[in-house]
Amino acid sequence: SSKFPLVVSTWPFLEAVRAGWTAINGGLSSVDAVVEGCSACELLRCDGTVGPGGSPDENSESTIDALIMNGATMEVGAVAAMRYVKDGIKAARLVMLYTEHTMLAGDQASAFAISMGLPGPSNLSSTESMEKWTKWRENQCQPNFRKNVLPTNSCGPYHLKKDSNVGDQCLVDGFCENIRMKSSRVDFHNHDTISMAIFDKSGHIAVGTSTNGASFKIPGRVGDGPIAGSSAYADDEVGACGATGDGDIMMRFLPCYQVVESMRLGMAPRRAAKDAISRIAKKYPTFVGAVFAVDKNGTHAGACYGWTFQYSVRSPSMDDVEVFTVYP
Ligand code: SD4
Repeated sequence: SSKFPLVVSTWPFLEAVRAGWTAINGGLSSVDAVVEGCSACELLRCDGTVGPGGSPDENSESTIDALIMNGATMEVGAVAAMRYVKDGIKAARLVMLYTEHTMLAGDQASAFAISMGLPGPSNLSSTESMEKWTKWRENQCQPNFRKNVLPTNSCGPYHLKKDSNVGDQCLVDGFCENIRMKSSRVDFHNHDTISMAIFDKSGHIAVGTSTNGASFKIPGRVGDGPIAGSSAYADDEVGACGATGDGDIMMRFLPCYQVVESMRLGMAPRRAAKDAISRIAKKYPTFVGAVFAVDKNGTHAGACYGWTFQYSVRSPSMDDVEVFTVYP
């Protein structure tokens, strides 16, 4: 049909959508076109935050979460908290194509990616990520993601000194529990995640995600990025979904699985997207997040909560990428 091919992506990542569009029109499969699109964002560091060097963790290190899914076969490949390799989406594709596994994590994900020919080991920090981290250390001597832990008077590490007044609440190494301390959530306003869906001419779908995750996270943190059904999901028989936002919360709800399954039961994309977001908001009224939904006819919609969301679309009826804005 003339609705396809079709490229949809979170945020106004125009160059990434153009790269995906060029690839799908050049005869690449949906999977390979998604890799082209997401790789463009990793390379260009869309918004300054997608790809290596976007969101440093507590130790200033930057790691990558990435996912790819084939909506024709339901095959998935993912890498989580991958270090030293910049090509997140390509590594995810290697996992999908050449292994019987679905997800590899950490150093071993990097080792696998390098053994399969991707460049590395590389330093994933950037000037920007180091500056961001240094500022955070200087201005905010308080961990973002630790509940129940007091900040030290010097900026971390987040262990309390023996002589602090916490007494026997301190566990190993002065790591303390039972102390209520409102920790500030990371703000997700950096849009550091690309989630992309591509339909080829015959409607075969692939989706992919690449992200640095959340800034100042505890090292080892894995977000929604590599979780199929959370950051993205696709089924040729139904449609596709991509998500962005507070992954620590969103991955508890598998919003993209929810969107696709709701559409399978007959919901229109807009309603399915709104429903998936409102299920999360009901339990977490301060969360920030968004999804886009596309059905198998190419009808698309978005829904968001806590922020204004934009997603990008390129279809045969458009001259160039168009950006759609969705308000909470
Ligand atoms: C994460 N979902 O790792 C990502 C962050 C994000 O826009 O989407 N930021 O939690």
